[in-house]
Formats: sequence, structure tokens, C-alpha cells
Amino acid sequence: MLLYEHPLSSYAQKIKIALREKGVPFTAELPESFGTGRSDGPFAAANPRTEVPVLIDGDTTIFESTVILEYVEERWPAPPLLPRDPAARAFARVTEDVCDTQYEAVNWGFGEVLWFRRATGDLALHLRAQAAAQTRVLQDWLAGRLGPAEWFGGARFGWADAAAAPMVNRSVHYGMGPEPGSPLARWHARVSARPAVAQTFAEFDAAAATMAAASEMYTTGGRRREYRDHRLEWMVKSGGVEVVLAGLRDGTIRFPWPDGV
Ligand SMILES: N[C@@H](CCC(=O)N[C@@H](CS)C(=O)NCC(=O)O)C(=O)O
Repeated sequence: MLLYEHPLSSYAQKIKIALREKGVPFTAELPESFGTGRSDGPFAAANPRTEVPVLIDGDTTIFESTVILEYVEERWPAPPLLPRDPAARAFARVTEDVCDTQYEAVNWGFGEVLWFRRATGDLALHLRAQAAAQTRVLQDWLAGRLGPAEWFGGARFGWADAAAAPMVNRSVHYGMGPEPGSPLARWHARVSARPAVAQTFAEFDAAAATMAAASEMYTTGGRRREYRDHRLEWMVKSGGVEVVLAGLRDGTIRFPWPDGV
């Protein structure tokens, strides 16, 4: 089984955590054309959106991390990541949805400034401050859902933990982790200690260490970052509309498939 992924992608990390928790072997591959938006080659054939993750299980090819997670849960039901109770299942899915949309967008925006150097001076400071403030709001929201429990699902590690782990861990990497000693910080320590998560985070750390050099590919190396939905919205609402305009002018950003004519 093949997983097209990027070790920094929070969506891909969610899937790797799920597969590893279930003991499902897979080969992880960074697509050669990742970040180009090219419509030729095996990656674009597998996902016209040219986004990771993509799971290829025999004749079955699936993109969209939530759809992949549903497939993984149904194909390898043990150990279950979703609880049985409908309300608890919905609770887990809502947690995942907010992580995948609002939280991921904040992390992405911070990375655009830190790694891709999209802004300098006052604008960079402003975007960083926006990301920090929004991260606090999202972590408070997550902390409220965690409550005094060990895991987001209560007594068992599950769906929402797999979705939230890459988001909170990325905040920690950026120096915006939860208050030390808080329940969310203790959850982060607990989740990081699980072998499936520890391996996934180690791959994140190794890739993050190369990002300063890799980001040159996007400023001068002909790659174009995809600005889409919540991420694009984050940049505009946080005051970075000129980042978008400069990226379009310089040809260093692109919008999602399908391309206009
Ligand atoms: N909604 C998608 C989002 C996937 C996504 O945006 N992946 C990013 C990496 S984190 C990507 O592959 N972007 C393509 C690019 O930047 O060229 C999912 O949940 O799988």
C-alpha cells in the first residue's frame, strides 16, 4: 500500500498516525512533482488536486484526508479510532473538522512567514501576532473539548487525537504550544509518547530541519505554493492580502485545480 505524503503535512500525519496505530504497513512516498501543480505524472493521475495525502490500496485510490481516514477505519476496524456512540462519533468528527480547517490554516499562515518568508518587517510581525492570538483561541477550544479526560474521546486514544496531534505539535514546534503544565500540554506529552505518533513527529522534525533551504524552491526554484480555501482566507483576514497579490504577480503561488483558461 502506498501513501503519497509530505512529512510536514498535518493531513498526511493524521493518516500515518491512524495506519500506525492500527499496525497497517505502508510505503510513504513524497511525490516527485509535489508543489508544482503539474497535471502530468502518477501523482496528478492519483489526485487531480495534486495534494497529499493520497492512499493507494491495490486498485483503490483515495484523496482527501478525512475520506482516507474513514476508509482506513472501515477497512481495518481494529483497534477502532471512532467510538460506537453516535454523539461521541460526531464529537470526534467535529474536532477533526475544526483542526483540518481553522487550526491548519493558522499553522500554514505562520509557516508562510517563517519558512517561506512571504512577509518582512511590520507585516511579518503582524501576521505572526495574528497567528499567535488565533492559536490561543483554538487551543482554548480544544482544551475545553478535552476537559479532564486523558484523550479527546475520553478513556481511549482515537480519531480526534489523531487529528489534533499534528496541529498542536506544529504549534509547539513554532513556539506557540499550550501553557506548560496545562491539560492540553499534558495531553501533547501523552500523545507524543505513543509509538505511532512519535515516529510521525520524528519524520516531521527531520523535514522541518531542512525547510529553510527547501523554501528556496518556492521563491526562486519554479515551485508555486497552493493558496486555497481556509489558508487563503487566513492570509486575507489576517492582513496579508498583499502577500497574495505579490505571490500572484511573482508567480510563486497558485490556486487549486482546475486551472482557468
Ligand atoms: N483537504 C485536503 C487538504 C490537503 C492539502 O492541502 N495538502 C497540502 C499539504 S499540507 C498539499 O498537498 N498541497 C499541495 C501544494 O502545496 O502544492 C485533505 O484533507 O487531504
